[in-house]
Amino acid sequence: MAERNIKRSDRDGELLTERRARLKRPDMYMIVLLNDDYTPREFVVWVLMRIFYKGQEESTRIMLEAHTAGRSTVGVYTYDVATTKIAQVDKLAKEYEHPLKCILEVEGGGEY
Ligand code: TYC
Repeated sequence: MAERNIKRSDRDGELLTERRARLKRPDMYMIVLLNDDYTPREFVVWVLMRIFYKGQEESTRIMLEAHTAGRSTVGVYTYDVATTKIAQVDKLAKEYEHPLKCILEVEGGGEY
């Protein structure tokens, strides 16, 4: 009986560890810029420079990649930094009435 209990608690311990590993929030998130038909190119470049601290050349490259391929990775950030930046982009886009959108993706996963 004692042995069974020990075995069961060992097994429970394993399950808990596995579950915790599965539910742990990923450390890093990718911000992906999405293309649309309406946002002016200069506005996209301005947002990339202002919110993501990218240089003019890098911002233009990211904007053009999104424009031609539909999407472009802006960078990889912690959850808090990524969600803050996305909120800042949403706020600017709303203020200037452009449909510009960035999304969060877990590396190797889908949209978060
Ligand atoms: N496609 C937009 C245009 O032609 C420009 C644009 C580029 C919009 C990148 C969004 O993420 C974007 N005006």
